[in-house]
Amino acid sequence: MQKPIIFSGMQATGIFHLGNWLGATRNWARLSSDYDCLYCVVDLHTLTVRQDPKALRQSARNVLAWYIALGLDPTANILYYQSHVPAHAELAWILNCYTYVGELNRMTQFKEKSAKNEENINAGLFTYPVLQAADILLYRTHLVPVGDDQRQHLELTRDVAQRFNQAYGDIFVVPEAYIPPMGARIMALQNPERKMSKSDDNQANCVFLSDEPDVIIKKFKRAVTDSDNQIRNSPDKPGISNLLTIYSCVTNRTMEETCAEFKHTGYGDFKVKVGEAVLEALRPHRNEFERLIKDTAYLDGVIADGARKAQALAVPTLIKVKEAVGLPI
Ligand code: AQP
Repeated sequence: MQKPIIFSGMQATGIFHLGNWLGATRNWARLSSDYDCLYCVVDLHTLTVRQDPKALRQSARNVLAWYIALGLDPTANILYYQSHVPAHAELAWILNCYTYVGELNRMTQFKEKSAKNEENINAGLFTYPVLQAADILLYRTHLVPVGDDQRQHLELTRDVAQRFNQAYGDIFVVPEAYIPPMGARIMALQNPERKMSKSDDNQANCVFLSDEPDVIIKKFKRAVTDSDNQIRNSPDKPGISNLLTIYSCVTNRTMEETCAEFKHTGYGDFKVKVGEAVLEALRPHRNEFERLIKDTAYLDGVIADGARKAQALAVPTLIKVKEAVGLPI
């Protein structure tokens, strides 16, 4: 690896939504040329919520195919499954011993996810951020492009890395988060005070990349606005501001350009235009996904190649960590 390193990942649920794309993967593709990049399907993280085994395997494959379809070239980036590189889980165990329960108790995602999954608040859900820290630190990562909701986990990763380095020397790189200036928090269409989320009970809140075109337009038509019929980007207009952000992201316009374009447009037309722009931007990626997911041999090759390359990078860091803490090598 010659350039600074990027690591990021997505759960293996197979369901990509607009937030995942605009907050994360779109930036991954943009950053790819200046960094050596690893993009992982974090299937071990996905087990923190009960999954149907057969569906999980297919979903993980869908995520990998989406990575490629959304512009990540597997010859220039390492694309792989987390569970194919055992060093992630090994390092996570070691880092568990360097992370405090008090720190994990403060994690907002744990609080939110345990409130949603009261019947299954498992230990994995609690230590999820430690596995995430291991994912990142294993590759001596410099930059982690994520959405705004991951800011707190990134801070914890930095704290754990610094704590470990203080005890044992310069083992880990202390990574920086890359939170995009626009699109870092795409909000739910019918409840723009909350982030767009795949597990939302109201599916109309969330636009999935694989939704049928008419469903996407319908979801935008039903997006919550307000009553004063002015298209402005402002904290007191969360619904309109969210739609302006989405439009700006998918058309590569600045917020100022978008606001100027819609200054004299009514809410109804505006919402349809945003939906159409999203569809237009997605079309080539959706077609590419449909093609790729049928190409079994190609995907198998990418998966095997990614695992081999990631494993080769992960093992030296794990050996350094084991040496540092005194485990027999
Ligand atoms: N609404 C969002 N806006 C911007 N970025 C977002 N991300 C997630 N939601 C938004 C970013 O997507 C990447 C992948 O995250 P993940 O695979 O961990 O997915 P998630 O956070 O589990 O997605 P959901 O939909 O929020 O899941 P549930 O409903 O299970 O809680 C990350 O970089 C994340 O920041």
